[in-house]
Amino acid sequence: FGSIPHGGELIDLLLKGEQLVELKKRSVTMPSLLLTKKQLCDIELLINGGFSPLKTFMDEDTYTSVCNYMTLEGSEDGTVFPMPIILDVTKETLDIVLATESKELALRDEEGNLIAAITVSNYYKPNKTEEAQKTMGSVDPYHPGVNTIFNTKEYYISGLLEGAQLPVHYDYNSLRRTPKQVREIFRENNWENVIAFQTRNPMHRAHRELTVRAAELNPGCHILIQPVVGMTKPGDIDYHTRVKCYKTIIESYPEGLAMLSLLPLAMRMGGPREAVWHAIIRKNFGCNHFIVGRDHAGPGEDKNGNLFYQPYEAQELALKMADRLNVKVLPFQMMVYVPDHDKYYPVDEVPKGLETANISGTKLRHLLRTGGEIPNWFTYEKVVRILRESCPQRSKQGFTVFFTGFSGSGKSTIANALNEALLEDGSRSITLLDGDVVRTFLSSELGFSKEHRDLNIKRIGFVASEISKAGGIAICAPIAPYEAARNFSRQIISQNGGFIEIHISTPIETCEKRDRKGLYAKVRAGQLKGFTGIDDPYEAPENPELRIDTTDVSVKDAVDIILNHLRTEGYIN
Ligand code: PPS
Repeated sequence: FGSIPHGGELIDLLLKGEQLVELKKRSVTMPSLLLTKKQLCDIELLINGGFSPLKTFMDEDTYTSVCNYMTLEGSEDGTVFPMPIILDVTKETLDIVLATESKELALRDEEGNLIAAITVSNYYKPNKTEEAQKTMGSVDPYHPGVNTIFNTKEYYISGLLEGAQLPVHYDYNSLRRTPKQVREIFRENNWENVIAFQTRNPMHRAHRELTVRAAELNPGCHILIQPVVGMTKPGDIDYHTRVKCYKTIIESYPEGLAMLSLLPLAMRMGGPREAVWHAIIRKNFGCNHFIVGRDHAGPGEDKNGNLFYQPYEAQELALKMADRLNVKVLPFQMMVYVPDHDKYYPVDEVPKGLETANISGTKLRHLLRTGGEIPNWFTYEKVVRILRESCPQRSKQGFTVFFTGFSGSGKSTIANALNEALLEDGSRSITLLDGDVVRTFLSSELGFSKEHRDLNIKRIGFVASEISKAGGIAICAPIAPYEAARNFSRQIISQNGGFIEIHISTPIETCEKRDRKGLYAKVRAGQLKGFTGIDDPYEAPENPELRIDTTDVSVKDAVDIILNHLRTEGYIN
């Protein structure tokens, strides 16, 4: 039933019985490596055969061959494998293992569970620029896959890999299945020919229509919906929300046509090579057809707005390799809705003269954020409800107002006044993280070196992101003189709610003239050193959401400007 595994045999690296007991005993004295999230994803698919015929992380020859030829044997006509599967370690770890007699390394998850052991027989220092160029077609660190390559540790290791247990998951265990388990289900249900559909996004009607159409065009085929729940593109909708959507949408398929199973894959967003890799993985899961849509596993655009890959580049490579994979690649154009027919069509098959409609991911996010109506032709009501819950409109979301500016610029005064105005008008809970308050309760041991200031801002950012996540409002008023630390806060807070940076740009001369706390006088008297704006740097934000100079703006006016902004952006009513 289904496809023959890639390379002929479905790999299973889990030791059993005596061998397992013996490995566990030996592991006690082995040095340990704490696996990263990516490494855990890779090892899970190595152990359960998802990456068959691989039996371990790639040695130098295999790695070089994969980078150069997309094959395992060092020649152009070998077994196709387009993506390096490597285990990266630091020089320190490598030295520790090499100093042992057995050269064994215990591979553990963060709870300390033994996942596998590797006997190091090969190690090498990769040329990461070459790897990125050859596998991702780019050396731009803005590309998530390239960025991952550049951030791997300096040595790659290989050798006999012995599995002790699959990585532990506490969620959706009934939907997480190994290739062997999926194949068994196919056999039980008499599914001889199966089309796999890969996704890292929520599914809507277009995806449902596309997959059903694929089955119609290939009579006798069933469908495996296999979304990625390992690592996807940063900024994607979290997999908990997505799995809820998939569970809903699977119910809309004709009875017995489709099944849902989750894949713990760490995507590289490598476009063409990734499409071929995805097809191989699905082949190992027993599928003999694989859908490749528009911009498959594409990371989108670079900083200058240029696409990393052309929209149909992944399809072209997958189609070219299809015969050698023994998988039928089903290329699909983008599906669009034709209102006159109340039907979806591939964009190149729309009957002449008819209007089409589509809602892009960006537009959908905007509609969710603003509470705008999402039409029935686009998705299912239940899916909309799930998405709205996970991405509430801004007036129901938490947010952070992050002031930055010199001491005495007016940050604290405006922050206090804003706090009261918001309390008077709204019902969300508010936490005021003023510079002095934070330094009393959160950062009491810190001084004013760059290092300590950055740590202070990171702590504030972390607390504010947790407050925003819980739906509250955080008002922060530190000096926050360094751009990088402010950006860190922006980044972690934006994942959980709104972030509004306000530069209180009152000039240092005015701040010094006011000198409410008498600190500037102290500086001038030589009693205080490293004071921001006098003898310590302040990097003014380049693009804050608001910039207010309190020289000529009253506290009341400043608060009105901020409230107006919050209203216009939809954070408050
Ligand atoms: S930072 O850089 O963001 O961590 O600074 P912050 O925690 O906001 O500073 C809090 C208050 O510390 C007082 N203070 C100093 N400020 C700047 N430089 C030096 N060396 C310094 N020493 C003490 C100052 O009053 C800050 O409060 P604000 O509310 O800004 O006046």
